[in-house]
Amino acid sequence: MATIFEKLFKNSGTKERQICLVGEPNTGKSTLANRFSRDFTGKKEDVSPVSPIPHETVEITKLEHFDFQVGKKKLDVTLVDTPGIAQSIDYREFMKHGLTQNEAIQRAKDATGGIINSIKYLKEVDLALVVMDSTRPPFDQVSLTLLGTLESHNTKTIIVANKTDLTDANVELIKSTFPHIPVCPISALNGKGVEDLYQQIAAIA
Ligand SMILES: Nc1nc2c(ncn2[C@@H]2O[C@H](COP(=O)(O)OP(=O)(O)O)[C@@H](O)[C@H]2O)c(=O)[nH]1
Ligand SMILES: [Mg+2]
Repeated sequence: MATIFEKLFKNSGTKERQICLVGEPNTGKSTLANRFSRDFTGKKEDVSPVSPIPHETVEITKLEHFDFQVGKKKLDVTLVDTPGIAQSIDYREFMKHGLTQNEAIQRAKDATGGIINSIKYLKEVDLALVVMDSTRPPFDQVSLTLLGTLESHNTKTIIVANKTDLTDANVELIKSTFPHIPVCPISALNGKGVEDLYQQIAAIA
């Protein structure tokens, strides 16, 4: 645990930024959070749980105060991984992933609380990375509500078009749907495009 003096000294002259990963469940937010962690802290262990089961992340997870150094730009970044924002949560879906009915209902309640916290958190961030699954059509209510909310807060936003390693990914559709927002295609899984994302963050954060 760093003392207050160490923190002050370490961060002197370095701008602090809160960067938040938001989007629908299963778009790859936690996979990307773990990549940030490996790339900037060098730690191998995951900071956020990754799972094919939707709503694995039900609490806000933070990777606090790491040196985000890209080229000449250096920021003191806290990266916030949020629970996925879903249009609706059907607890029966969790039962298909092997949870009992009671476990599934509890998971649905936890996920609902997580979504409310994610939306509240948007007010506090300096930059939002809206993570989308490029294989899904982007005309969903979640993306529209999320982008509208960020615009009303005047929050800087990058759309991260993830899962470009999959053959049915359609980044052009995302770009043409949101022509006024920067779109950065990546694969959080294999790392392709992530360096470009870091450059874009450095340029606007
Ligand atoms: N093919 C592919 N799968 C991915 C990618 N990123 C994440 N995934 C998978 O998508 C699922 C959900 O990932 P996760 O990071 O937990 O998503 P979150 O719910 O948005 O946090 C997991 O099975 C991941 O392995 C990607 O770039 N490509
Ligand atoms: Mg997650």
